Amino acid sequence: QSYRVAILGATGAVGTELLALLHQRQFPISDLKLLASPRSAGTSLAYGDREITVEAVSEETLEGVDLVLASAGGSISKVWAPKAVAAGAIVIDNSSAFRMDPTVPLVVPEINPAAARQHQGIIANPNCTTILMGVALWPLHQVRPIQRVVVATYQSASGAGARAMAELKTQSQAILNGETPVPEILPYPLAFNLFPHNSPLNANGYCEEELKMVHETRKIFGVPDLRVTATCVRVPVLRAHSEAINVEFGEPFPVAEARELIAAAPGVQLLEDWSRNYFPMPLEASGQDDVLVGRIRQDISNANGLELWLSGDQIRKGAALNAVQIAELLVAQDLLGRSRSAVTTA
Ligand code: A2P
Ligand code: 11C
Repeated sequence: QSYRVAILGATGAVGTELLALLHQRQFPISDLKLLASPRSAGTSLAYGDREITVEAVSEETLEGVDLVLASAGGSISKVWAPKAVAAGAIVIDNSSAFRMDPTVPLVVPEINPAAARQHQGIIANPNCTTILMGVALWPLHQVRPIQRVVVATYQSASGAGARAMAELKTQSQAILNGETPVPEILPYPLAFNLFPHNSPLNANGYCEEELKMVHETRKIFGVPDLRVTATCVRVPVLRAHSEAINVEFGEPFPVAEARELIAAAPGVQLLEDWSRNYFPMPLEASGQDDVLVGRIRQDISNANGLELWLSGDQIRKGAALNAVQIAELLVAQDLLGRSRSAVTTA
Protein backbone atom coordinates (compact mmCIF):
# COMPACT_ATOMS: atom_id res chain seq x y z
CA GLN A 1 0.00 0.00 0.00
CA SER A 2 1.16 3.55 -0.65
CA TYR A 3 -0.10 6.89 0.57
CA ARG A 4 -0.85 10.43 -0.53
CA VAL A 5 1.51 12.63 1.45
CA ALA A 6 1.85 16.41 1.81
CA ILE A 7 4.70 18.36 3.36
CA LEU A 8 3.48 21.68 4.72
CA GLY A 9 6.47 24.03 4.98
CA ALA A 10 8.31 22.03 2.31
CA THR A 11 10.74 24.85 1.49
CA GLY A 12 11.96 25.29 5.09
CA ALA A 13 14.93 23.80 6.93
CA VAL A 14 12.87 20.90 8.31
CA GLY A 15 10.67 20.60 5.20
CA THR A 16 13.58 20.02 2.84
CA GLU A 17 14.97 17.41 5.23
CA LEU A 18 11.56 15.71 5.37
CA LEU A 19 11.61 15.54 1.58
CA ALA A 20 15.09 13.98 1.54
CA LEU A 21 14.26 11.49 4.29
CA LEU A 22 11.00 10.32 2.69
CA HIS A 23 12.99 9.53 -0.44
CA GLN A 24 16.00 7.98 1.32
CA ARG A 25 13.85 5.78 3.54
CA GLN A 26 11.58 4.84 0.63
CA PHE A 27 8.41 5.85 2.39
CA PRO A 28 5.51 4.35 0.42
CA ILE A 29 4.15 7.38 -1.47
CA SER A 30 1.64 7.39 -4.32
CA ASP A 31 1.39 11.19 -4.50
CA LEU A 32 3.52 13.89 -2.88
CA LYS A 33 2.42 17.50 -2.48
CA LEU A 34 4.88 20.20 -1.49
CA LEU A 35 3.07 23.05 0.25
CA ALA A 36 4.39 26.39 1.47
CA SER A 37 3.42 30.06 1.42
CA PRO A 38 2.33 31.85 -1.76
CA ARG A 39 5.89 33.25 -1.91
CA SER A 40 7.25 29.85 -2.94
CA ALA A 41 4.38 28.73 -5.18
CA GLY A 42 5.67 27.75 -8.60
CA THR A 43 9.22 26.99 -7.47
CA SER A 44 10.27 23.35 -7.48
CA LEU A 45 12.15 20.93 -5.26
CA ALA A 46 13.83 17.65 -6.12
CA TYR A 47 12.41 14.36 -4.89
CA GLY A 48 14.92 11.81 -6.11
CA ASP A 49 15.10 12.34 -9.89
CA ARG A 50 11.78 14.18 -10.01
CA GLU A 51 11.14 17.88 -9.70
CA ILE A 52 7.95 18.66 -7.81
CA THR A 53 6.31 22.08 -8.03
CA VAL A 54 5.63 23.82 -4.72
CA GLU A 55 2.04 24.96 -4.20
CA ALA A 56 0.58 27.51 -1.83
CA VAL A 57 -1.34 25.61 0.86
CA SER A 58 -5.11 25.72 0.36
CA GLU A 59 -8.11 23.52 1.17
CA GLU A 60 -7.95 22.11 -2.37
CA THR A 61 -4.31 21.05 -1.96
CA LEU A 62 -5.27 19.01 1.12
CA GLU A 63 -8.08 17.09 -0.56
CA GLY A 64 -7.51 13.32 -0.58
CA VAL A 65 -4.25 13.55 1.37
CA ASP A 66 -3.62 10.68 3.85
CA LEU A 67 -0.69 12.19 5.74
CA VAL A 68 0.45 15.77 6.30
CA LEU A 69 3.92 16.38 7.71
CA ALA A 70 3.71 19.95 8.97
CA SER A 71 6.73 22.14 9.69
CA ALA A 72 5.65 25.67 8.82
CA GLY A 73 5.41 26.99 12.39
CA GLY A 74 2.75 27.04 15.10
CA SER A 75 0.44 29.70 13.68
CA ILE A 76 0.26 27.94 10.29
CA SER A 77 -0.36 24.57 11.96
CA LYS A 78 -3.16 26.02 14.07
CA VAL A 79 -4.94 27.09 10.88
CA TRP A 80 -4.18 24.15 8.59
CA ALA A 81 -3.86 21.05 10.80
CA PRO A 82 -7.58 21.03 11.77
CA LYS A 83 -8.54 21.56 8.12
CA ALA A 84 -6.31 18.67 7.03
CA VAL A 85 -7.84 16.41 9.71
CA ALA A 86 -11.34 17.45 8.65
CA ALA A 87 -10.36 16.46 5.10
CA GLY A 88 -9.42 12.97 6.38
CA ALA A 89 -5.65 13.23 6.83
CA ILE A 90 -3.46 12.40 9.79
CA VAL A 91 -1.18 15.32 10.65
CA ILE A 92 2.25 14.85 12.21
CA ASP A 93 2.93 18.35 13.44
CA ASN A 94 6.42 19.62 14.11
CA SER A 95 5.28 22.87 15.73
CA SER A 96 4.52 23.52 19.38
CA ALA A 97 0.85 24.33 18.62
CA PHE A 98 -0.71 21.08 19.90
CA ARG A 99 2.01 19.37 21.94
CA MET A 100 0.53 19.91 25.37
CA ASP A 101 -3.08 19.31 24.25
CA PRO A 102 -4.16 16.25 26.30
CA THR A 103 -5.95 14.81 23.24
CA VAL A 104 -2.77 14.96 21.15
CA PRO A 105 -0.04 12.33 21.59
CA LEU A 106 3.52 13.64 21.81
CA VAL A 107 5.70 10.90 20.39
CA VAL A 108 9.32 9.85 20.26
CA PRO A 109 9.26 6.35 18.71
CA GLU A 110 12.16 5.07 20.86
CA ILE A 111 10.30 6.14 24.02
CA ASN A 112 6.52 6.03 23.75
CA PRO A 113 5.53 4.45 20.41
CA ALA A 114 2.24 3.15 21.80
CA ALA A 115 1.03 6.73 22.40
CA ALA A 116 0.83 7.24 18.63
CA ARG A 117 -2.23 4.97 18.50
CA GLN A 118 -4.22 7.33 20.71
CA HIS A 119 -4.47 10.19 18.24
CA GLN A 120 -7.57 11.99 17.04
CA GLY A 121 -6.02 13.14 13.79
CA ILE A 122 -3.01 15.10 15.06
CA ILE A 123 0.22 13.63 16.43
CA ALA A 124 2.77 16.10 17.77
CA ASN A 125 6.50 15.90 17.19
CA PRO A 126 8.31 17.22 20.29
CA ASN A 127 10.68 20.16 20.52
CA CYS A 128 14.13 19.32 19.18
CA THR A 129 16.13 19.76 22.39
CA THR A 130 13.53 17.65 24.20
CA ILE A 131 13.77 14.78 21.70
CA LEU A 132 17.57 14.72 21.85
CA MET A 133 17.61 14.69 25.67
CA GLY A 134 14.78 12.14 25.81
CA VAL A 135 16.44 9.45 23.68
CA ALA A 136 19.62 9.76 25.75
CA LEU A 137 17.93 9.63 29.17
CA TRP A 138 15.17 7.08 28.48
CA PRO A 139 17.43 3.96 28.60
CA LEU A 140 18.77 5.11 31.99
CA HIS A 141 15.29 5.93 33.31
CA GLN A 142 14.18 2.36 32.47
CA VAL A 143 16.73 0.94 34.91
CA ARG A 144 16.66 3.53 37.71
CA PRO A 145 13.92 6.16 37.58
CA ILE A 146 15.18 9.70 37.15
CA GLN A 147 14.51 12.08 40.04
CA ARG A 148 15.76 15.36 38.59
CA VAL A 149 17.38 16.76 35.43
CA VAL A 150 19.42 19.97 35.11
CA VAL A 151 20.23 20.75 31.49
CA ALA A 152 22.01 23.53 29.60
CA THR A 153 21.66 23.65 25.83
CA TYR A 154 23.91 24.90 23.04
CA GLN A 155 21.43 25.37 20.18
CA SER A 156 22.35 25.92 16.56
CA ALA A 157 20.93 28.44 14.10
CA SER A 158 18.97 25.67 12.35
CA GLY A 159 16.49 25.64 15.23
CA ALA A 160 15.36 29.08 14.10
CA GLY A 161 14.91 27.97 10.47
CA ALA A 162 16.57 28.16 7.10
CA ARG A 163 16.73 31.95 7.06
CA ALA A 164 18.55 32.03 10.42
CA MET A 165 21.12 29.56 9.05
CA ALA A 166 21.66 31.82 6.03
CA GLU A 167 21.96 34.84 8.33
CA LEU A 168 24.68 33.15 10.42
CA LYS A 169 26.71 32.52 7.25
CA THR A 170 26.38 35.99 5.74
CA GLN A 171 26.87 37.66 9.14
CA SER A 172 30.07 35.69 9.78
CA GLN A 173 31.42 36.64 6.36
CA ALA A 174 30.45 40.29 6.81
CA ILE A 175 32.15 40.51 10.21
CA LEU A 176 35.31 38.97 8.74
CA ASN A 177 35.12 41.72 6.09
CA GLY A 178 35.14 44.33 8.86
CA GLU A 179 31.44 45.17 8.58
CA THR A 180 28.84 45.39 11.39
CA PRO A 181 25.73 43.77 9.90
CA VAL A 182 22.32 44.37 11.51
CA PRO A 183 20.60 41.04 12.30
CA GLU A 184 17.23 40.59 10.59
CA ILE A 185 16.09 37.07 11.51
CA LEU A 186 17.57 36.48 14.97
CA PRO A 187 17.29 39.27 17.54
CA TYR A 188 21.03 39.69 18.17
CA PRO A 189 24.23 38.95 16.27
CA LEU A 190 24.96 35.22 16.48
CA ALA A 191 28.29 35.15 14.62
CA PHE A 192 31.17 35.22 17.15
CA ASN A 193 28.55 35.54 19.90
CA LEU A 194 25.84 33.60 21.77
CA PHE A 195 22.69 34.59 23.62
CA PRO A 196 20.00 33.07 25.86
CA HIS A 197 17.30 31.45 23.72
CA ASN A 198 15.18 33.95 21.81
CA SER A 199 11.74 32.55 22.73
CA PRO A 200 9.25 34.60 24.77
CA LEU A 201 9.94 34.92 28.50
CA ASN A 202 7.47 33.79 31.14
CA ALA A 203 6.77 35.53 34.44
CA ASN A 204 8.93 32.96 36.27
CA GLY A 205 12.00 34.04 34.26
CA TYR A 206 12.13 30.93 32.07
CA CYS A 207 11.83 31.25 28.30
CA GLU A 208 9.37 29.08 26.40
CA GLU A 209 12.07 26.82 24.99
CA GLU A 210 13.17 25.98 28.57
CA LEU A 211 9.61 25.29 29.66
CA LYS A 212 9.06 23.05 26.62
CA MET A 213 11.95 20.89 27.83
CA VAL A 214 10.25 20.63 31.23
CA HIS A 215 6.64 19.98 30.19
CA GLU A 216 7.27 17.92 27.06
CA THR A 217 9.75 15.60 28.79
CA ARG A 218 7.18 14.95 31.51
CA LYS A 219 4.50 14.13 28.93
CA ILE A 220 6.70 11.87 26.78
CA PHE A 221 8.14 9.99 29.80
CA GLY A 222 4.68 9.76 31.39
CA VAL A 223 6.02 11.26 34.65
CA PRO A 224 3.89 14.39 35.32
CA ASP A 225 5.96 15.55 38.31
CA LEU A 226 9.45 14.87 36.93
CA ARG A 227 11.78 17.64 38.15
CA VAL A 228 13.47 19.27 35.16
CA THR A 229 15.17 22.66 34.90
CA ALA A 230 16.80 24.06 31.77
CA THR A 231 18.88 26.96 30.48
CA CYS A 232 18.68 27.26 26.71
CA VAL A 233 21.30 29.16 24.72
CA ARG A 234 21.68 29.90 21.01
CA VAL A 235 25.26 29.38 19.78
CA PRO A 236 26.93 30.15 16.44
CA VAL A 237 26.69 26.60 15.10
CA LEU A 238 24.92 26.02 11.81
CA ARG A 239 23.09 22.78 12.58
CA ALA A 240 22.97 20.23 15.44
CA HIS A 241 22.25 21.10 19.05
CA SER A 242 24.38 20.08 22.04
CA GLU A 243 23.37 19.64 25.67
CA ALA A 244 25.14 19.34 29.03
CA ILE A 245 22.89 17.22 31.22
CA ASN A 246 23.10 16.56 34.96
CA VAL A 247 20.77 13.74 35.92
CA GLU A 248 19.94 12.56 39.43
CA PHE A 249 18.55 9.16 40.39
CA GLY A 250 17.20 7.75 43.65
CA GLU A 251 20.43 5.77 44.13
CA PRO A 252 23.94 5.70 42.62
CA PHE A 253 24.08 4.79 38.91
CA PRO A 254 27.38 3.06 38.00
CA VAL A 255 28.99 4.90 35.08
CA ALA A 256 29.99 1.67 33.35
CA GLU A 257 26.38 0.48 33.38
CA ALA A 258 25.15 3.82 32.02
CA ARG A 259 27.69 3.55 29.18
CA GLU A 260 26.52 0.03 28.32
CA LEU A 261 22.88 1.09 28.33
CA ILE A 262 23.52 4.10 26.10
CA ALA A 263 25.68 2.02 23.74
CA ALA A 264 22.87 -0.53 23.35
CA ALA A 265 19.91 1.85 23.10
CA PRO A 266 18.17 2.69 19.80
CA GLY A 267 18.60 6.21 18.42
CA VAL A 268 21.75 6.98 20.41
CA GLN A 269 25.41 6.25 19.90
CA LEU A 270 28.09 6.29 22.59
CA LEU A 271 31.02 8.40 21.38
CA GLU A 272 33.88 8.71 23.85
CA ASP A 273 37.64 8.58 23.45
CA TRP A 274 38.97 9.76 26.79
CA SER A 275 42.61 9.47 25.64
CA ARG A 276 42.01 12.18 23.00
CA ASN A 277 39.40 14.24 24.87
CA TYR A 278 37.17 13.37 21.91
CA PHE A 279 33.44 13.58 22.53
CA PRO A 280 30.29 14.45 20.56
CA MET A 281 30.47 17.64 18.50
CA PRO A 282 27.79 19.30 16.39
CA LEU A 283 29.92 19.00 13.24
CA GLU A 284 30.04 15.23 13.66
CA ALA A 285 26.39 14.92 14.67
CA SER A 286 25.24 16.86 11.57
CA GLY A 287 23.66 14.59 9.01
CA GLN A 288 23.56 11.61 11.41
CA ASP A 289 20.39 9.88 12.52
CA ASP A 290 21.72 8.90 15.97
CA VAL A 291 22.15 11.31 18.86
CA LEU A 292 25.81 11.19 19.92
CA VAL A 293 26.32 10.84 23.68
CA GLY A 294 29.55 10.91 25.66
CA ARG A 295 31.53 12.25 28.61
CA ILE A 296 29.39 10.13 30.91
CA ARG A 297 30.85 10.62 34.35
CA GLN A 298 30.01 10.50 38.02
CA ASP A 299 28.74 13.81 39.41
CA ILE A 300 31.39 14.59 42.04
CA SER A 301 28.90 16.75 43.96
CA ASN A 302 26.17 14.10 44.22
CA ALA A 303 26.52 10.34 44.80
CA ASN A 304 23.26 9.75 42.92
CA GLY A 305 24.14 11.95 39.97
CA LEU A 306 25.60 11.49 36.49
CA GLU A 307 26.89 14.08 34.05
CA LEU A 308 26.59 13.56 30.31
CA TRP A 309 27.07 15.47 27.11
CA LEU A 310 25.34 15.06 23.74
CA SER A 311 25.17 16.46 20.23
CA GLY A 312 22.32 15.61 17.88
CA ASP A 313 21.21 16.79 14.47
CA GLN A 314 18.43 19.23 15.28
CA ILE A 315 16.91 18.99 11.80
CA ARG A 316 17.06 15.17 11.67
CA LYS A 317 16.31 13.41 14.97
CA GLY A 318 15.31 16.75 16.49
CA ALA A 319 12.60 17.24 13.87
CA ALA A 320 12.28 15.63 10.41
CA LEU A 321 13.58 12.14 11.20
CA ASN A 322 11.43 11.81 14.31
CA ALA A 323 8.37 12.84 12.27
CA VAL A 324 9.14 10.32 9.52
CA GLN A 325 9.72 7.60 12.14
CA ILE A 326 6.27 8.35 13.57
CA ALA A 327 4.82 8.02 10.05
CA GLU A 328 6.65 4.71 9.61
CA LEU A 329 5.20 3.53 12.90
CA LEU A 330 1.69 4.29 11.63
CA VAL A 331 2.37 2.41 8.40
CA ALA A 332 3.80 -0.59 10.27
CA GLN A 333 0.65 -0.75 12.41
CA ASP A 334 -1.64 -0.18 9.42
CA LEU A 335 -2.98 3.03 10.99
CA LEU A 336 -2.50 5.26 7.97
CA GLY A 337 -4.90 5.69 5.10
CA ARG A 338 -8.59 6.15 4.64
CA SER A 339 -9.56 3.48 7.19
CA ARG A 340 -7.81 5.29 10.06
CA SER A 341 -10.96 6.68 11.71
CA ALA A 342 -12.10 3.14 12.45
CA VAL A 343 -9.03 2.26 14.49
CA THR A 344 -7.78 5.39 16.19
CA THR A 345 -10.50 6.63 18.46
CA ALA A 346 -8.87 6.84 21.89
P1 A2P B 1 8.05 29.83 2.38
O1 A2P B 1 9.41 29.33 1.98
O2 A2P B 1 7.10 29.93 1.21
O3 A2P B 1 8.08 31.05 3.23
P2 A2P B 1 11.81 27.61 8.25
O4 A2P B 1 11.36 26.99 9.54
O5 A2P B 1 13.05 27.02 7.70
O6 A2P B 1 11.88 29.12 8.35
O7 A2P B 1 10.64 27.30 7.18
C1 A2P B 1 9.31 27.72 7.35
C2 A2P B 1 8.42 27.02 6.33
O8 A2P B 1 7.07 27.46 6.56
C3 A2P B 1 8.74 27.39 4.89
O9 A2P B 1 8.50 26.29 4.06
C4 A2P B 1 7.73 28.49 4.62
O10 A2P B 1 7.40 28.65 3.26
C5 A2P B 1 6.53 27.94 5.34
N1 A2P B 1 5.54 29.00 5.58
C6 A2P B 1 5.76 30.21 6.14
N2 A2P B 1 4.62 30.95 6.12
C7 A2P B 1 3.67 30.17 5.54
C8 A2P B 1 2.29 30.35 5.22
N3 A2P B 1 1.64 31.49 5.51
N4 A2P B 1 1.63 29.33 4.62
C9 A2P B 1 2.27 28.19 4.33
N5 A2P B 1 3.56 27.95 4.60
C10 A2P B 1 4.26 28.93 5.20
C1 11C C 1 15.20 26.25 18.54
N1 11C C 1 14.06 24.26 19.33
O1 11C C 1 16.26 25.63 18.44
C2 11C C 1 13.89 25.57 18.78
C3 11C C 1 13.07 25.66 17.56
O2 11C C 1 9.15 24.18 19.74
O3 11C C 1 9.71 23.27 17.88
C4 11C C 1 11.84 24.80 17.55
C5 11C C 1 10.82 25.23 18.55
C6 11C C 1 9.82 24.16 18.72
O4 11C C 1 15.14 27.46 18.48
